[in-house]
Amino acid sequence: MGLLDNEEVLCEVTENHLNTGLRGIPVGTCRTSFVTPDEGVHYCGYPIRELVDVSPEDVIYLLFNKELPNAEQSAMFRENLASRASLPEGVEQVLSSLPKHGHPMDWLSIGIHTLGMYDTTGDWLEDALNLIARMPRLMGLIFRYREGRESDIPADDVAQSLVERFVNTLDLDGIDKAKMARVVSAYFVLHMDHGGGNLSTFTGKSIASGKATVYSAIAGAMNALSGPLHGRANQSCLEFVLKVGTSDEAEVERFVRNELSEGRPVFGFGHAVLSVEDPRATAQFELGKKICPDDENFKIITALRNVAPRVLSENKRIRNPNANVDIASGALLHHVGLKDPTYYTTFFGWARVAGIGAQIVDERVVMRSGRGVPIYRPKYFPEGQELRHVE
Ligand code: AMX
Repeated sequence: MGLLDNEEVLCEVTENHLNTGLRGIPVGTCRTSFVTPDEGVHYCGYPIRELVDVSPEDVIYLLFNKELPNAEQSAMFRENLASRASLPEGVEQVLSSLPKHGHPMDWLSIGIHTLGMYDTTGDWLEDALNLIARMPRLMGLIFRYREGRESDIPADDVAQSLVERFVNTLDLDGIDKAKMARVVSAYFVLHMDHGGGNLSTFTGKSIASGKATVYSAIAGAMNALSGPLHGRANQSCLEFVLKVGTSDEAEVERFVRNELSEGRPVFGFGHAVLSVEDPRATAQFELGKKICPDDENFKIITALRNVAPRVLSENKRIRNPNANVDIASGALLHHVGLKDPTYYTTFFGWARVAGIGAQIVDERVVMRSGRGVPIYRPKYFPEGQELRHVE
């Protein structure tokens, strides 16, 4: 595999690389996805813009099998997932005992651990697929129990698609279920994977390298994702949009300039790798134009998209002033009835279970001719000691 253009590839580790969070230090290969500065994330070679309208089930198949399924393979894979989908008894009892003020990401992590305690097979692929199949129901139950809506939960219909099962379990009053499914499906596909080195994926693979279970590894990955510098940025993004409160471009510009002068980030803009607008943001703007052009939050993010890149470009330190994936997802989720931003990172986590699960399977049973990547053990040096003097 060729190394990606425009990425700094380090050949020799020096003292300057220490205590930098392993930034840019090559540590492995990833079979599921990579990110390029001009096209963003690719899943198994497909730029994400080509997968936006593919079903979540087919994209999960792609991540595990490295090719998109034909119609027959797709139908068989859906049946396979359905056969694994029922939750073990006892999960709901655990959810009913959790503190309702706890953050939904903590609920998600405990929910995944609970699934693992009831039913771990020890086979990496089996456990990853079982977890993927059970996530929609778990996600819906997390909302229901945390919000005290545990009576009259609709029966689980495993014949439905992954997203429909979530929407049905959630069963919110007065919403357009088909529209919610459309937005959640797009969100799901766009967030499934993002290379091998992001914090949650790295954490999950690292835990799995010690041969902890898939459930422990992915619960740990969710804990990593819950931080405000990582997955929780999407919660902050909608909170930011709600704070902007106007789609008048002159006022939006004043707001953006004020945030910058107060030293606060302009959420939804900038990226560590991309140099253009994230295609995942572009795709969500296109979806928003179709389903909710007059939604007030959609108008605010459209105004931000018109204003913020120009203002941010004035600061030459900002490498990419364009919209990132988080700018639009909150506004779309809010529009279809998912109004509480504290849940948003759980959608991110739900999607990542597929990518992280596939990467764990690759590292455990495929890489190094099936022997798997050894237990992670990066090197640390005694403080003050020069690198070259230490074995
Ligand atoms: N608002 C204000 N300042 C910004 C900024 C923004 N949107 N984007 C970059 N900057 C600042 C950085 O904080 C950094 O400041 P410093 O020199 O004082 O440390 C400087 O510009 C250079 O940053 P960079 O090299 O262009 O980007 P980065 O890799 O350091 O950071 C990111 C990337 C996403 C964390 C940053 O753009 C940011 O904080 N954006 C706003 C928050 C946000 O939208 N987060 C969601 C990220 C979603 C994602 O990446 N998937």
